[in-house]
Amino acid sequence: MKVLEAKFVEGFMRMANDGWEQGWHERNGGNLSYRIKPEEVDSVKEEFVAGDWREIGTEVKDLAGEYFLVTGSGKYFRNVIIDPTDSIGIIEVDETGSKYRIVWGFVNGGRPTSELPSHLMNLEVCKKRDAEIRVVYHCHPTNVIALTYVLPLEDEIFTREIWEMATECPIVFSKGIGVVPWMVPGGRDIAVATSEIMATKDVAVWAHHGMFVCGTDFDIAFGLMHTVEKAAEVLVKVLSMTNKKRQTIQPDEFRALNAPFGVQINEECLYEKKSDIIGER
Ligand code: 2HA
Ligand code: ZN
Repeated sequence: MKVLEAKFVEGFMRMANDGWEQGWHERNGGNLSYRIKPEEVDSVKEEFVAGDWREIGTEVKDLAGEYFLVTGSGKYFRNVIIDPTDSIGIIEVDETGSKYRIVWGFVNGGRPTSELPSHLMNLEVCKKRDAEIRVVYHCHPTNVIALTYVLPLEDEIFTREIWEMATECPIVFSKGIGVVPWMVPGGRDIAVATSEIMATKDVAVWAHHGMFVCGTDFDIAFGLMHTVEKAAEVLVKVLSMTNKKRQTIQPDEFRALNAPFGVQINEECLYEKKSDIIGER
């Protein structure tokens, strides 16, 4: 089968375009990666042509020998569906987990996303806790970014304020959100900070920059991003009217969701509030 005919490639490109249409990918903002299943690799590998090995910039031993579909560095999400072989590519990680080579795509001399260390380290820690997690997605969603200027950059408070904006939130991301303070993007340090969050949670916010999510498939990962950003939009609207809530969802009401929805909502975020001012504990 041709790479561009494979279902996982179609799903990847659709997700990239959906993100573009949401307004989450100005210019070359954002990046997407998918850890390809062995049978999917087999179905398309006749088209692979291996390039030279290059340094990843970090080590991902538990991903040794695996293949990834990734967006390209400096490439625009809005171009993925019209020029996929330029915008996206498949890479193989070597047996040491420290090098990669391009085997398909990036036809005009492109290379994988500048956030490759973050993507691979996230995919590695996610694989350890759930081998089914295959998608890592980074974008620049407006409302979440806006909130990083006004909410404390503390995991529990950030999570709680977003959870209160939509009942589905604590069900969809019951472990909550981790927040990374402002850091230089593209390198190993921010990758380590993000992967420490992704070791237990599905959502990481990068202050004044954007958000990372993971998921078992494209629908789950995109839907998670959409859910967090939608709730963030509600919070921005509330904050634009007032800094206080007249009423909201209470800790015991969150707890009442656990049994019917089969989740275990992170208790650390269900602290008793002493203040009705948004962002205060
Ligand atoms: O430009 O979003 O974080 C791609 C990015 C870097
Ligand atoms: Zn970014």
